[in-house]
Amino acid sequence: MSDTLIIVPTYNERDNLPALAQRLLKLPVPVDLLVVDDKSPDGTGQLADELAARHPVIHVLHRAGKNGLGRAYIAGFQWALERQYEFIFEMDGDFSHNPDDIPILRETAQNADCVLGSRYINGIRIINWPLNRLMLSKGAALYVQIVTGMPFSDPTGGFKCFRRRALQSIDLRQVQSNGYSFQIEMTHRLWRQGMKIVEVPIIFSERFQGHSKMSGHIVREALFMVWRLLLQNKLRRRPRGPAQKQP
Ligand SMILES: Nc1nc2c(ncn2[C@@H]2O[C@H](COP(=O)(O)OP(=O)(O)OP(=O)(O)O)[C@@H](O)[C@H]2O)c(=O)[nH]1
Ligand SMILES: [Mg+2]
Repeated sequence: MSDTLIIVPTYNERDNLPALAQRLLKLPVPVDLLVVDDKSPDGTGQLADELAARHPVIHVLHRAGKNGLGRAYIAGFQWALERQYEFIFEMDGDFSHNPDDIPILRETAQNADCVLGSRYINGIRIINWPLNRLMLSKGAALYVQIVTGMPFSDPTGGFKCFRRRALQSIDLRQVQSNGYSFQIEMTHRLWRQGMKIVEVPIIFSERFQGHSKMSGHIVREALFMVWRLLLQNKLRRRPRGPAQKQP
């Protein structure tokens, strides 16, 4: 067993999963893969089982039905914490995130509680997005910074590495959001208790196969969630104090 787990939530990613698994198996740092599938109608879950039968480092969590990205990740985090993983990643299953960035995120996480892959630090690195999608994402980032005070350039990004102690410091059952706001909420819960969060530049590519699950509902959820986070932090736009848990 590796000390590094890559959690990939999947819903209809049959065209992407085998190639993604191959790339993960070939990384210079050995990693385990956990696929969290929400009963994909296209058979991604079964495909994942076949991969797991061939490769002992691949694991699969099957969930009863489509219940959103946030729920899938929470289940994945709980699975990871029941085992001895130290570096626990979130990564999309559509190749928007480049597996080759995993070593640098992991390396950076040696001295952090959480590392965020950022599309926007020192410039904009997104391949194949229409301008309106980019403006929505950049606008959301600014909105999150202004409302919550969280200083990160890409708070809605989904390529992250958590240290075990970071996930242990959160009551995962209380995490409510599911879409982009899930990313914002997880980071805010760490940041407000003074955990060390570092951003690392990544290049993000729009998926070239399969379908986006992005929706208006996801955007509205995020609009409201940031205000709730501000209230949870007692209207403070800064962390509470130094980290309680040391490495
Ligand atoms: N298990 C599970 N996975 C999901 C769910 N919704 C999305 N995913 C997966 O989460 C990852 C990111 O989802 P995407 O559809 O790419 O959503 P997005 O990245 O917000 O939007 P696009 O990049 O525009 O497609 C992909 O691997 C999806 O298959 C869900 O309800 N359950
Ligand atoms: Mg995507």
